[in-house]
Amino acid sequence: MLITAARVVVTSPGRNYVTLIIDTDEGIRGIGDATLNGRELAVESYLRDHILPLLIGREANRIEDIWHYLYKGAYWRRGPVTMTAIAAVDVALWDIKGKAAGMPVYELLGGAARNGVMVYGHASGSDFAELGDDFRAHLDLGYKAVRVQSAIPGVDKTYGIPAAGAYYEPASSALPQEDSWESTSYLDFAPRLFEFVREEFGFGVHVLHDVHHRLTPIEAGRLGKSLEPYRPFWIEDPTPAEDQSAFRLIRQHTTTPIAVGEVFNSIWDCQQLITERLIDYIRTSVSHAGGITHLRRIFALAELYGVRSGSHGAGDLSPITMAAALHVDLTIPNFGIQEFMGHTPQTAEVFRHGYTFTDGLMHPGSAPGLGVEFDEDAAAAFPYNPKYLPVNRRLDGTVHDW
Ligand code: GCO
Ligand code: MG
Repeated sequence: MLITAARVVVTSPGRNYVTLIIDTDEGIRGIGDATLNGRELAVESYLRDHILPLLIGREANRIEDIWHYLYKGAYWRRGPVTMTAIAAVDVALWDIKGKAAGMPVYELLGGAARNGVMVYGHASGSDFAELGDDFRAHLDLGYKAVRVQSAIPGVDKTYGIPAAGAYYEPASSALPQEDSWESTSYLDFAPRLFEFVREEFGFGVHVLHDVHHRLTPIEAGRLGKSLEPYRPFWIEDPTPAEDQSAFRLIRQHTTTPIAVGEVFNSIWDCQQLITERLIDYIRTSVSHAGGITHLRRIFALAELYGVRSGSHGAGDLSPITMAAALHVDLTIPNFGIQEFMGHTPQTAEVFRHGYTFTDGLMHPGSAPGLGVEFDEDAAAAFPYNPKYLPVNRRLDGTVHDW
């Protein structure tokens, strides 16, 4: 089966998504997600100008060979743009292979190793009352795990708090919005947030929290220690994780589990974190870490060291990535949890998907391939809409990690 055509479509049904479409001489079509929030057109160009000419005439079945051809053949390695582009090709080829075999992708990956995939939802609020209502709404929907974020008194525009009733969408303006931050206020506030949640909802539900790369290692150690009585499922991205050895210091101070990796693109970015057992969950995603082929390699390494998966699943990853993640999650032995933020109704119109949510567990469905159809006519009604992620400043004006 030969690749005969490939193209990239950028659409914005509520937020921007980049989609790769690969066609074959057997009439089987595959799709992949190439979205990189705030840098969408860089990946579009990487695919259109540098990768697609290399795919035409190649055998669609040779996924592993094509992966290495694109990775090693570029000479310039890794990085979010390159690895997101390679991921889109990889996922589209798995979709094609599944459709050709008449099987859902998870069957090709070894078959289901569990009945469903535990996902966590997002509860947030501008105060505890609002957060409590949102948390309760998640429990009513059946979630077994919920991430909590709340506005911090004295700090304007905190990460993770949507406008009332809206989906959380940080990439909200044509130029970067400026958020603010102060670690001292946050460190005093975070234990009160967890105390509220545990007093209100008890210990029968998993509670997660995202620090979004904002602390120093010793501050992160203090945070972890202060949250221990409330037994968080994890704290996520406590420090900017490109400094992998910093996690040794965090580990010396706390037994609170740590999750890292949504901004990583390759196994090399998390090698030390995994092999030194400095984290508990690895959050690399299908779309930003080289596709199904490379992500499985990361999870296999993690399994050796007792680290579980906890893939990124924010709304800026399209339903194609969500489906691909569920296929992988269903099959790996060291699955931990999967993030699920959900998508706008317009996004569901453009990406018609068969995955389901029942009692806190998701399933990718049994359609051949990934189980997602991309409706190009619907996509055409939502043209690209340039947006940036916010920039963060401390209260004195210093640029800080967002
Ligand atoms: C998460 C993430 C997201 C990111 C977003 C950036 O844990 O879901 O931190 O909210 O900020 O994906 O584009
Ligand atoms: Mg995060």
